Amino acid sequence: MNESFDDVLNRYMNALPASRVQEAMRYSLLAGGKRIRPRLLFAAAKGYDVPEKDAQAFAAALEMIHTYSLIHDDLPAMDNDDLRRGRPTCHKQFDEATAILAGDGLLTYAFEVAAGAPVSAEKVQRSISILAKMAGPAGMVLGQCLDTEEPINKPDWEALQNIHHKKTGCLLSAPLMIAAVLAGQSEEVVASWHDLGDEMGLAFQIQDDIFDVELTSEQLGKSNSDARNDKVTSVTLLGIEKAEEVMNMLYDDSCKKAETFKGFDAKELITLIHSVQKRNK
Ligand code: GRG
Repeated sequence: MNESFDDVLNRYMNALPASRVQEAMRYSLLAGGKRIRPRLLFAAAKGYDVPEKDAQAFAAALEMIHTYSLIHDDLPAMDNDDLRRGRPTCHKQFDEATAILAGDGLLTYAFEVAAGAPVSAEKVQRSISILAKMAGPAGMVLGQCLDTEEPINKPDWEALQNIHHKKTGCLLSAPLMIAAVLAGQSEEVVASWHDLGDEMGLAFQIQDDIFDVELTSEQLGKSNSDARNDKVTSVTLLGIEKAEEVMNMLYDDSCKKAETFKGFDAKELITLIHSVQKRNK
């Protein structure tokens, strides 16, 4: 029987000692979610004819890092959210200390898992370096830091794009960059995949901003403009129509860029990008 991606994640969780933190890690990791980052890695790997088994550990590591970021983002010190993926957030289900540890556990375990990937030492080293750089203080952590300063330093469109590139784009770039590494591509090609991921990340975040406006309006039973709060978003800066236009332009351009890579069959990746573009949350 073929192992599903959730089975893979579960297997990694089962390899850990039973504990409250392990329980909380499993709770958040296996709570559903769209698995976009692993799917991007598998689609890009396929485009390069890289076997799925070479990509699997990195796909699991990416989902662990993504889940850690959501757990910490939901904490009272950050977004203070009660619900995530339709269930109580980790700190609501467990407690704050356990949620902090579950995030720490997922982040560190991700690197242990990635280090065990069945590929050459050079590919492991390059991929781990990408994971650390994209998730760390020059990538997602920096984006989150800039975002938490947002109420004080109101960003313009330029500054907001930088926040989105870091906070959302970096972790969407990482799977594409790792696929290129697994295919033995040069650093120059890897950098071009970063650019594509950045573009897609910005589109993804604009889409999230649009969903937020629609959701808030529904919740309040008001028009979109009445429902906006003080937070600066792509929608408050551009207006909803322009935001939609920019989002679609960025998704379309990502697909066009995907077709320019030598030795890469973009079909699967473009299908995935289109399905993300057409998602309804
Ligand atoms: C705490 C270091 C640190 C970073 C947090 C991910 C993040 C950075 C914040 C989440 C806030 C947010 C809504 C960001 C917008 C884009 C985004 C990453 C959405 C969530 O990703 P999805 O839609 O989630 O892939 P699922 O649940 O499908 O996995």
